[in-house]
Amino acid sequence: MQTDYLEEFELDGYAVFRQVFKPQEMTEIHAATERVRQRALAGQKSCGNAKFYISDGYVRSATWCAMYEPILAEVRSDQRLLTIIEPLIGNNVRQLINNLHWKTPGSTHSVAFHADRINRINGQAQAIRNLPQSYIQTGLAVDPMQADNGPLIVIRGSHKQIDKEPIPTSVYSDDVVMKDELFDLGYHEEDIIELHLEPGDLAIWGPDTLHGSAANQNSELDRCFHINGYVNAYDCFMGYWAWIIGASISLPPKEVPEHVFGKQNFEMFEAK
Ligand SMILES: O=C(O)CCC(=O)C(=O)O
Repeated sequence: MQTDYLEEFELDGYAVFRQVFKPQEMTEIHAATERVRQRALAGQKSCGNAKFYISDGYVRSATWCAMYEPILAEVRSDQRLLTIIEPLIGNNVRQLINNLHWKTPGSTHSVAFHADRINRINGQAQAIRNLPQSYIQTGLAVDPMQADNGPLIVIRGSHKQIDKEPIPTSVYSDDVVMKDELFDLGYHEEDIIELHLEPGDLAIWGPDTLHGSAANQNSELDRCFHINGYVNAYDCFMGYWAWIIGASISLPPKEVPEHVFGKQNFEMFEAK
């Protein structure tokens, strides 16, 4: 098992793995993400945890996209992902996040600097313990991520300084991502790391690592990022199973109720 990144992850709060998925696989994954986007644009209704978010005519995100596409369902419990996260959170793993995030050329969507803890404690606090040690977010580059198309920006070492955290009013803001705010908090330019990724590269970060991303300024290049967030099952009693003793666990159909975040109600699971 590869463990050489553990020291870097502990120190920096994030790590990058190159070419976890091969180009041929990424071609198929890209096609699947595009089909999900077309479903959203065609007006497919949300069902249970599977939801589309459209703003200004652009599909911004699809949650539990794996419910719609078998290849995305395979990605979420792929053994290569487990190999990376197992040394951190073990091999009995539940999943709380399964998203596609697009930044389509022409859209103004950006993501304010935040730590994912804000999303986990929003209604999930009772269900999770030991958050800094039990939760890992992963992001697979579906499109290239480069300087001008809104790459993920991580703040190196911020997970050790949780008192120095901007509190965004809205994580999914359309505001320009404000680095000044980070400078005011005492971070330096060299701590602000843009992740430039090729399709198939994977980033991981912890729940206390500050991150965000600016809008896509490239007029042609899309930016689809595939987020999967996992939790050690010994520390969380919500979420879809991803692996049990290292064996991949398939998703149930999307109509089957499973609690993954705080503000859920019975209506969510009415099949539509
Ligand atoms: O899509 C992005 O750029 C940001 C993703 C993110 O902030 C998250 O998954 O927590």
